[in-house]
This record gives sequence, C-alpha cells and structure tokens, in this order.
Amino acid sequence: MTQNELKEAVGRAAIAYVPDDCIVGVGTGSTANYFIDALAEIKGRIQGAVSSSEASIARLKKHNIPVFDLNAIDRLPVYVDGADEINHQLQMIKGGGAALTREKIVSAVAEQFVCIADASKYVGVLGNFPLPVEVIPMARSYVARELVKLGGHPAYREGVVTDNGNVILDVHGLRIAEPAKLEAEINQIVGVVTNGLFARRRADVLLLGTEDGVKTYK
Ligand code: ABF
Repeated sequence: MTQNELKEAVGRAAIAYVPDDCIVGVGTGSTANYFIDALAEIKGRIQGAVSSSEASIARLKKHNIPVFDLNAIDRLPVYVDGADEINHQLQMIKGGGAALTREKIVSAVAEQFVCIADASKYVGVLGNFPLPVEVIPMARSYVARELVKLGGHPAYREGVVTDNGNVILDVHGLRIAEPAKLEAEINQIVGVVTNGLFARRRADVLLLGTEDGVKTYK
C-alpha cells in the first residue's frame, strides 16, 4: 500500500470514534484531510466540527460540514489529528503543518485524542523530525539562542506565518528522552507561544496504518 492509502485507511478508521450528534475536533494535514473527507460521508449524524486551522476550516466548508467556534461549545468528545512523529507512549511531535497552537488548544479541550498516522510516523524516540516551535516574531532570535542552550539547532521556517500571525522555528538535533520535561522547559522561554511536543497531553488512541492493516494502540 502507498503512504496515501495508509493515511486514507486510518482517516476512515477514525470515524468509529465519532459519536452520534457530536461536535468533533478536527486536525490539520494530509492524514487529517482523509478524516475530513470520511467525515463528510457521515455528516448527517453529527452536529459539526471545531477546526485546528484555517486550512481545515476551508476543507470542512467545502463539504458543507458546519464549523463551530471553540468558544461556543463546552464539550468536545473527540479530537482526531495526525502527527509528525509518535512514540510508543503515544507522545507526539506535531507542527510540521504550522498548525500546532490551535491543534494543542483543541486537543486540550477534547475528552479523547485519536491520533491517525501511517507507520512511518511511529518511532522509539522523538526528535528525528525537527521540533516545531511557534514564536512571537519579535522574540525569534532570543528564543533561538535559548533553544541552542537546550541542545537544539533551531532553523527559521522562512516564508511561513501561522494562522495566529506568528513564526516557526524548527529545532534540529534533539534526541528527546524525556518529552514532557522538554515540553515544559521550552514553554518557559519568553516569546514561545507553543512547542510541538504533545507529551503532557498525549494521544489516547493511535490508529496506525500498516501493510497489515490498521493497528490500534492505547
Ligand atoms: C498535523 O498533522 C500536524 O501537527 C502534523 O504536522 C501533521 C502531519 O501531517 P501529515 O498528516 O500530512 O503527515 O496535525
């Protein structure tokens, strides 16, 4: 199976976690797009969705799936989203699509986080994928210097402005043995909006697309 076929398989499999009559949290990226397309086939049994990005809002609206403001709801049973890396503890690196801040917000509200990913994302130790960090523009150089002190090699993601008007540093060279600890350390750097470690709030379920079918990890 191609990588896209694996992504489509997990996107479809995630529909099983969408309760009737719910508002569902929707992630960002190519795997999440397959979930959105699958959601469109069952949109009659849900109220709508809360999105983690302008890009996913556009895709939801193309399917005529109602989009809700997160501030307008007080309960979100499930959030479905991809990842750039996910380890065996279901901790993740996210943000390759520059949507990490809204993804982290929506996942914080959701009662259950279902991660959908193809097998290439499943790793023993996080960090081979450069860790995205969303930064207030004026603080970019200062934050980069602070990330070097933590052992990283930050690179400015040229030409990218997030949905929130911020910039991204991609931190190379990290072998992240203690994801939750590093997540907290980076959060303390003044000027950091969000970092792409999803360890303090990890996924609850992983649907992994493999050559042997979709595997479920909890
Ligand atoms: C999103 O999923 C991002 O956090 C992450 O970068 C992306 C993975 O992209 P894809 O599914 O296209 O591999 O949630």
